[in-house]
Amino acid sequence: MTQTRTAVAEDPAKVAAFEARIAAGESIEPKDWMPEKYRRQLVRMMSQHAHSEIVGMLPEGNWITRAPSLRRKISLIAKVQDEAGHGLYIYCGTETLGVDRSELVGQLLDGTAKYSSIFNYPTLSWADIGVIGWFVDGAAIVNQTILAKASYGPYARAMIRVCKEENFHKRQGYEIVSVLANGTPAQKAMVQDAVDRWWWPSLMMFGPSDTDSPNTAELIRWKVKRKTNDELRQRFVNLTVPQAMAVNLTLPDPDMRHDAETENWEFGAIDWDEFNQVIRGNGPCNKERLDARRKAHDEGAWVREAASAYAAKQRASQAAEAA
Ligand code: FAQ
Repeated sequence: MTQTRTAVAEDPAKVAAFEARIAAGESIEPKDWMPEKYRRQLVRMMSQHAHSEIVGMLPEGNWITRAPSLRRKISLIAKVQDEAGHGLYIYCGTETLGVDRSELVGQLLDGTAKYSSIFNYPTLSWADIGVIGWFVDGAAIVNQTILAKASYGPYARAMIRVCKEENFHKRQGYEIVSVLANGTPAQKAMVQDAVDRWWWPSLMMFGPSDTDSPNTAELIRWKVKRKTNDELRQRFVNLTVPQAMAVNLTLPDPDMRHDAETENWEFGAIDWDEFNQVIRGNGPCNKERLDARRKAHDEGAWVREAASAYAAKQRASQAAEAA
């Protein structure tokens, strides 16, 4: 089924009933009537999210063979597998909106779909694995805990499960960070360097500032988003600053200061030019990431063919039994 449907005038009574359900805090389920724009917004957001989970395996997968101990290797393999599960789970959720997964994957592979900017940065040292768990999974939890209250039932339910696993990921990351931060001077320097490189890209994960976010107003009105990009970014900063202090690491922002009145940690200016370059495909690793996904997709063709052949065989034998 194709994602682009012909725009038809929608029955105002149906639209009004839908808006009333949203206002009453009801959950919208796959078989319920929904405006086409609501459906398209969800397909956009959920497919980008699923792609992010899948591409997000690559930076960390890069360190599985070089994890410093068996224990670290086991937990990293488990984390990367969890991200694959999240991706597949969210693709399934997206399919409840009448799109085909192969169409969405095709958009990722041909470079027309977006995925999170954060995964276009390289993992240069083992400390990056700790900092990704701490910052990137930490940011994902802040964002997704709120999405667990999204008005679309399958997405909200997926987020509840995903967040439980992300919590473990964040803890394994912060534990790696705290061990390195309390280690030798070289280990401390390595983890500080990782913090310096990942801090600003992590803040960009929350998307453009509210004034430059074309989708936020509509998504808030439909209760898909419950908080704006800037609100969630600020929450992440407020949670993370004390965690950095606890392990004596410095966040690379000379303008950061605590505002006693709002109780917020005010932060400096984000480099939106860098963000825009990355989401347009010009980040440090965009090409490498898509090349890796295309290679994996091509090498997995035989599995998809075998599964389709088996499904066809099953259908044929069921039809023969029924005849
Ligand atoms: N990267 O109008 P808005 C994870 C795009 S999962 C790339 O503000 P919206 C787990 C945006 O799509 C991380 N593109 O958009 C993990 C839109 O483009 P479009 C992913 C971005 O939807 C951890 C345009 O800019 N999480 O990390 C980004 O209202 C560790 C205008 O933006 C999700 O996807 C960006 N950072 O708000 C895995 C959560 N930000 O489509 C492995 C679900 C914005 O109009 C290891 N998504 N854009 O062409 C969301 O919450 C929202 O979609 C936002 C963006 C907040 C990402």
